[in-house]
Amino acid sequence: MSLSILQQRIETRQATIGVVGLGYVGLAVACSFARAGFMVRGVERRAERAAIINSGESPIQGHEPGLPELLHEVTRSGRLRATSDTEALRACDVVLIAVETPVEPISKAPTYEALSAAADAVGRALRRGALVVVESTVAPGTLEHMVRPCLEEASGLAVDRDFYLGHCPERVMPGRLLHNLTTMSRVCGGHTPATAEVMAALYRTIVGADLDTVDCITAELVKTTENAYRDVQIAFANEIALICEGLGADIWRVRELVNKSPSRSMHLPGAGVGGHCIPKDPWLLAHAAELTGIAAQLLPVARAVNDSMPAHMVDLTVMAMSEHGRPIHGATVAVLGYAYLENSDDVRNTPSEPLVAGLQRLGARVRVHDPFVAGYQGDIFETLGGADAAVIMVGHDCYKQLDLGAVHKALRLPVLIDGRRVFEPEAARQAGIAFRGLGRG
Ligand code: SAJ
Repeated sequence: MSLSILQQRIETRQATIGVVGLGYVGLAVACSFARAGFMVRGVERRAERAAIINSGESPIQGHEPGLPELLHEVTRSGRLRATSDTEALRACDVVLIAVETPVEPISKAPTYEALSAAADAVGRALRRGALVVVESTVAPGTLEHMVRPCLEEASGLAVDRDFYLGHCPERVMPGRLLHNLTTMSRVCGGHTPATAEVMAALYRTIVGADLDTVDCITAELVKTTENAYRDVQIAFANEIALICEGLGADIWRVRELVNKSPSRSMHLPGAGVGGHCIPKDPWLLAHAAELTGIAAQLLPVARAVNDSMPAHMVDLTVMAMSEHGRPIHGATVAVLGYAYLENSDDVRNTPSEPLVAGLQRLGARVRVHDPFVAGYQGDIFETLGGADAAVIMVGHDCYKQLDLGAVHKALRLPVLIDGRRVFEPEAARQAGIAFRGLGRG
């Protein structure tokens, strides 16, 4: 099938779309294309997850506005069907791959087990004339040097002659999956310019924002760069926060006034950087740079600064308690917030994990509260009751509403360390609380 016929099948919604990987990215995009009128076949290796989806239930725990209702509608109408049988892909004109692309914990090299397994499965069931689009975030160069050969070997077909290949990196965010998917611009990286144009025609059926057509390497670079940019910006804010602490200044006042200067936009300093994107994508970019003989210098340093913030929160806690004659060993510390992001239940790469481990290594008994995370929910004041310090790691709304007088009353030792600017120092001091705010000397 030629690209022009494929584009026609897309524009008339005759094309069948396969989505490999029904995680938060794949499920949202599968539902969106089904809503746009396509028949969609979701291929999910976890059969029980496929079964939940086919029952019309969303397997995603967090609050995702509109997704449960949409999923129910498109499964009921039969437009979306999930299966763990990759043979279903043989009927597809378009196949999207949305699987995880983590990095090794120590070497930080990308681990492509899921991606290569998906590419192999797609290749084995690849239909002549089909378009394969990788939505997963990958190290620049991965489409050309890993995905393409994998598909060609498994299918016996040749890219551009027998099938088409592209990269359209996702820009979703937990809690705003459908919103981001339909309102944020996307980059359509085609193996050829003609492929990029057909990709734009495909995504135009669900995206109400710019669709920029480029080549694959540019698309891979845009996605990893936009997240590396954010990581470096956050690291800068964190480094200035540490300097402010040392010099007895308030980072928030400094940041406010710096950002009054034209074209300055300092990010927010905080207790650490978690999530599935920001801590990982700079390493994908650095890995690609390394393969070309360029050693990225800023990216690893920014990662180190951000990864050091939980340990800094431990130091602030130890210092604040020792000023009140309470050694950390044997003390009880209440940690408020375990998700990586405010008002979210997502704990991937959460800074709270190293913070808790650091406090426990020093002999503290740690209690954790988080209103969104199973296992840590419950009454905040039960967590605070009798503790020798409280450490705020996440700016959940419910923490911002806490009455500081009640916090003082609940704590055995009124020590509060604030890693997310939930409280102002003066308010804490008026409540008789010994307060340490990150970046607030
Ligand atoms: N954080 C800071 N300071 C900041 C911003 C974030 O410490 O100024 C911390 C957060 O507390 C969190 C981590 O960084 O622990 C990540 O926060 P995030 O707001 O970047 O949220 P993510 O990880 O969900 O990032 C996603 C990304 N979106 C995609 O990859 C499609 C990112 O590119 C977006 O910029 C971000 O959402 C967003 O802006 O919503």
